[in-house]
Amino acid sequence: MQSKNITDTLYGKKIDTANILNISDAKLIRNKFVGQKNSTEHFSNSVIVVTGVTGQDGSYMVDYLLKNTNALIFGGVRRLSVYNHHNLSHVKNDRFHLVNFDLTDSHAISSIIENLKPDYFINFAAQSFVASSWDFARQTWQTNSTSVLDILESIRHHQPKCRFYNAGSSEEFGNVSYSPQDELHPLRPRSPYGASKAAARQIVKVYRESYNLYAIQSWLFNHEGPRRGEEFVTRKITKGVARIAYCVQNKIPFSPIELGNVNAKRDWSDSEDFVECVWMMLNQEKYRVDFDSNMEIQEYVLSSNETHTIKEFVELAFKTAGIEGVWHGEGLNEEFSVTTQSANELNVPSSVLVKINPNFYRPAEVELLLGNSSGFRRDFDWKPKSDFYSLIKKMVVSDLKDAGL
Ligand code: F7E
Repeated sequence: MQSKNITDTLYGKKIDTANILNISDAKLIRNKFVGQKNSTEHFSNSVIVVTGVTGQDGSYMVDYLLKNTNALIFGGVRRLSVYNHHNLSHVKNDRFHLVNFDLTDSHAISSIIENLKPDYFINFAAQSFVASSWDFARQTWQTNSTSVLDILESIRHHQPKCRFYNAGSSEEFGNVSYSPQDELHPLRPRSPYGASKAAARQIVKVYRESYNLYAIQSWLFNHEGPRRGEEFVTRKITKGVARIAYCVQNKIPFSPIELGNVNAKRDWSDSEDFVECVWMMLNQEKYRVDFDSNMEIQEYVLSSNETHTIKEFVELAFKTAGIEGVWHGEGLNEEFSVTTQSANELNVPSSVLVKINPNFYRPAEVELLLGNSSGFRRDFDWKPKSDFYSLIKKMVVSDLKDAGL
């Protein structure tokens, strides 16, 4: 049953990201769009469901698809009483609509796939914060593993031509046995989060092989950007740098950023680079340079192929904001403080920029991650636009701007 007046714009709805469609309105919009299709190519004029659109990756995926395809995109969102659509507030496009469904509800998944008959289902929804996965292990499993099974089951029954992408993680490698980690590295997860993504990988493979579905899960190493959630270490640092830079400029004493294991090493990329790769992986016949029709679709590692400590990220982030610091002390007493020269030049009101807080240590840590994405780079003749330095600059500049600097 139609719940709103849906006749007053091109696809029947005024665009407002706070306006979340129910399934019957979404179906009407979908049917109208498909009726106007002017191409039979799989990747053109498609209907695409993207989950996790209020987060970093999902919102960049929507931006990418609106810019590079003619697709009609449905962003799946859970209805919340608090507004969490900031990452989408710039999107004003008749080809993008929010639709109400919760991935932990298998009936809702089934209804979405049965009614919208998507050509692609791109799943970025997850309980993606590793540290919380020990506190919410079951919810992490339900969202990251069981939901993936439900999506696959629903695709197989209702829309077997739908191409499915699930975001995997370098956390699946966990306690690494060699570096850099490539597609052949064993899965040795160290957290409930890593285990949930490893389980999802297995079920995606089983469904791909059993039912001949185009279903893949890549291994995404850490990927960041200005839309990154503030609990992740990169954004926590760049937000903290902007706060401290504001205090320095206004001669206000500040408290340091508090971090956990600053010696952990991560392989950081730009989320905007990765969403392009996801689309390429979903259309291998179009983008693989060596593609021939007998080839099996493949799953790839996406990474920068460089590893850096949290400490290096801290140093560069402060430097980008014009504040030079130095590490001293050890263990829980380790600190990052303004250098004497920088303190004199800036007349800084406090000196400690970063200190250690053991509350941010994890029950089990993945100490080192370093990816090898040469397979993807070779097969798709692709290279990233961003590197470690430009990524940090982009994030710090964005947070400085938000702080009015
Ligand atoms: O931690 C250390 C922490 O929370 C990075 C997710 O996208 O990438 C992400 O997972 C490192 C860890 O990301 C703090 O112990 C130190 O070693 O930014 P993170 P993550 O756990 O690597 C993978 C690939 C995913 O798939 C995940 O979904 O930084 N660290 N001090 C800290 N981490 C946080 N969050 N906060 C700290 O204060």
